[in-house]
Amino acid sequence: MKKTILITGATAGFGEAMARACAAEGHRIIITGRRKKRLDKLKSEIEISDNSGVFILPFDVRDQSAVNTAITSLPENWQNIDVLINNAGLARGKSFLEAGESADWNEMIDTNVKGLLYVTRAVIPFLKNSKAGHIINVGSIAGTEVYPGGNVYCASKHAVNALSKALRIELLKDAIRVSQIRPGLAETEFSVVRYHGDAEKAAQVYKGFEALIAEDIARVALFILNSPAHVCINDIEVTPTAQANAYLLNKSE
Ligand code: NDP
Ligand code: 8X3
Repeated sequence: MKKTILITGATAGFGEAMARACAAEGHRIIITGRRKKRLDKLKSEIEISDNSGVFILPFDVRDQSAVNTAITSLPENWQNIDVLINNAGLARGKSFLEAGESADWNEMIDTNVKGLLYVTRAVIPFLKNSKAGHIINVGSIAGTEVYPGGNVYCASKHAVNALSKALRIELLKDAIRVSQIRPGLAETEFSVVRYHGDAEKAAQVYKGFEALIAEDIARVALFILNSPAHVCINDIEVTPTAQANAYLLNKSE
């Protein structure tokens, strides 16, 4: 069944790979993120290679009124959203709490927790109208584990884990499936953002082992999406083979 899928954070990393993978399967996609130029480019690339509909909806997930305005402004033929993929998110810094920056804490909590709440609340009415309503939240292994310097990022992803479980309870009567993907280390723009643009420091994170790539997570999202209607994949944790948990890596150097 072809679906209409809204993906947050589609300008890079997992979200972009998910958008390409969903479009390749013929789904209609609504792609969001703050960087509109990237959304324009992605739309034109997808439309050249696939015959799938793409709608661009730029907004900042931290701005509740922008979220509501964007979602309610969807043209009628794009309001039939079946699937929401809450993927937008970020880490900022990796300091011990006593040395942390409150601006970094606020940005992580505002994006990863409050942003997910704003988007989910705005989209639920559309999902309720669908016969195949489904929310897929991108959490993290940091949503069930904690590592040194991960404090607030881990707390924000623990919140995503709790909200995924809460939504599964609350949307049970509406037959809306709620799934969570919890990736380990994946080489995207994540670490460049975490280290405030320090590309060298970011590259060090992935040295000496084979990290996940965005397409690995897109494949997991498709597996969840393509499960039969009576099956809800609640939670999938996926790490590189070289990663046992949030702090144990088999690095070659
Ligand atoms: P990227 O940095 O490559 O992509 C992050 C995406 O989130 C971008 O599209 C960005 O869009 C969007 N985003 C960030 N802040 C906002 C905002 N305020 N409003 C709207 N969109 C926003 O990282 P990943 O693809 O790796 O991360 C995607 C998700 O996966 C995040 O939730 C992250 O926490 C999680 N994750 C990542 C892991 C990893 O190792 N890479 C592992 C586990 C989980 P734009 O800047 O254009 O707004
Ligand atoms: C991103 C993975 O290990 O940096 O969620 O927290 S990790």
